[in-house]
Amino acid sequence: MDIAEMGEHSLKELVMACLQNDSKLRPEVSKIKDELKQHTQRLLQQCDHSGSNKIPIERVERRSVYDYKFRLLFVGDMAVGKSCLFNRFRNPGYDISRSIPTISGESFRLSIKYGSKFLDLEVADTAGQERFFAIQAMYFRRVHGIFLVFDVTDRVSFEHIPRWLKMAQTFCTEENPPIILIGNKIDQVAKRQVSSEEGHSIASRHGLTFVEASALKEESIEKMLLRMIQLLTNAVEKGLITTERPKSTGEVKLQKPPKESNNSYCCA
Ligand SMILES: Nc1nc2c(ncn2[C@@H]2O[C@H](COP(=O)(O)OP(=O)(O)OP(=O)(O)O)[C@@H](O)[C@H]2O)c(=O)[nH]1
Ligand SMILES: [Mg+2]
Repeated sequence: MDIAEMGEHSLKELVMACLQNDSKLRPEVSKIKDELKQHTQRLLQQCDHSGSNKIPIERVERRSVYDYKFRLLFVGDMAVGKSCLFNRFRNPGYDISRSIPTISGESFRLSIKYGSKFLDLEVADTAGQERFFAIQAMYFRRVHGIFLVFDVTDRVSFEHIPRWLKMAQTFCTEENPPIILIGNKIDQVAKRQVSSEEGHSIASRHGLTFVEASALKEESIEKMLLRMIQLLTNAVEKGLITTERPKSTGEVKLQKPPKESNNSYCCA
């Protein structure tokens, strides 16, 4: 393929760098891998959600038959509100003043009807304290989607975002898990230390979806859930991630779209 055919493709610069004659000017493998991962995240975000916004989403009774199973994970610094968001997912009436620091992870399952599809979600909460970092790594195993939470009233938690992304990159065993960056506690307007613009900016730099939230507000929880489901179902349908069928039918590797279709990965 002629390089000119790439037009304004966002990977053009990377390809050009790889073609340099001088090996010192060629990027390292780790940098190429990082850029490709960020590019895939961008493709995930760029899917057109205008149609999927109209697809109804409904919590239903637990069921053993479903179309897709997804494992979701909450990560982020301590006290950013992961457990409050997690518990509000589980029980919309959860009182957030009851939350105590998490010591060991917890998970629950949720059945969702999304349009005509049934989804089985396994949602896991983790401990944000640094002393638990050694066990944090194992939580990323087999995870399909990540809520990376920071606290808009705590600048340090915002500055640690790259660290969490690095951890996800290192320890995720599934390919291309969509990551939603959550700026939590937006109800604390007077204490805010991270602006909306800064949240959007870091999210777009890393190719993440950004959602501002408050564990006190039900609409935040529903928005996070809807956005994650949109990203996951789109990604599965475009062959960017794989998922599982119920155990009885075995694991299914979904087909990648045919190579000749240039636009087959969403609307990039
Ligand atoms: N005002 C406000 N307070 C919140 C919100 N979310 C969480 N909190 C409070 O923030 C504190 C920490 O919340 P947790 O959910 O326990 O934090 P965490 O991220 O799970 O912390 P670790 O388990 O230690 O990693 C608690 O006192 C919560 O009540 C929010 O959206 N708004
Ligand atoms: Mg917690």
